Amino acid sequence: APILMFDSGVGGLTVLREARVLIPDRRFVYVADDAGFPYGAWEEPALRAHILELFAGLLDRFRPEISVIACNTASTLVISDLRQRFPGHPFVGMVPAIKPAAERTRSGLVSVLATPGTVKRQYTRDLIHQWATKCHVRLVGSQNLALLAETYMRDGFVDEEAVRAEIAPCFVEQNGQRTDIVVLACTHYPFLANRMRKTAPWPVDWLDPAEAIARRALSLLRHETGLAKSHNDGQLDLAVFTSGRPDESIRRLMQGFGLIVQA
Ligand code: DGN
Repeated sequence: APILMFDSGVGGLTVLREARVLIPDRRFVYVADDAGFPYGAWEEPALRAHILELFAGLLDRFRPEISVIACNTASTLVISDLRQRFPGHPFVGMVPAIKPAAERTRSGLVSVLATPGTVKRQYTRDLIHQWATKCHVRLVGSQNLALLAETYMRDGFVDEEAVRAEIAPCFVEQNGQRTDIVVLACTHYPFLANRMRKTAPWPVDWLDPAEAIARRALSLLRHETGLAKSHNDGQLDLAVFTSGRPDESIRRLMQGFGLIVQA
């Protein structure tokens, strides 16, 4: 059975590339709900219902061993609903890496960069109350960054000034201290890491949880099956499915990853 990896677009590929390194002997099914992109713009009840319905079909069709919700906007909203609705199926979720950031900051100023959806979630607020007791966390909801990453992955073009403007609110100076960690709390953002670094007003640690999520998936697999060795039965190790039309640009992107596209 494959590992199912899910996002609203190309963002989950940042997790997939880590997972394929750590778990090279498994098949992956990557599902991009690009017809639903961007998730940051949805009303919560509608998005919750949409993802639950989608998963009923996906679990039925692919019968995955585990599913990774490689999207913070979706995870912070529906991870507990998914577990409740599909008991017995293991889900790996992604939530903003506020705990490690709070442990690591020296200046006491941390920023969390995410979609407007993730920023307004109660789940995210709860994480801050729970873990950021000794530091200050600024939540920065970006309207455009996920789309800038999509555009970059499809067309190879980055509007550097737009990236600069989107990340600017992350940088805070207070009582002689400066933000020293920016949490990348949307899986699309690591694709723009170089531009973010280049346009940042000062150097910070950019916290990308992709590898930690891949490790979590691996340990869950070991727990579930008691083995980490190959289930790869000679089939393609990766298939990609999109909910929208696999137009020329997405095909190009998938070719870049050596993947197969199916609508
Ligand atoms: N990649 C998704 C996330 O991690 O939140 C969100 C992208 C989007 O749909 N805007």
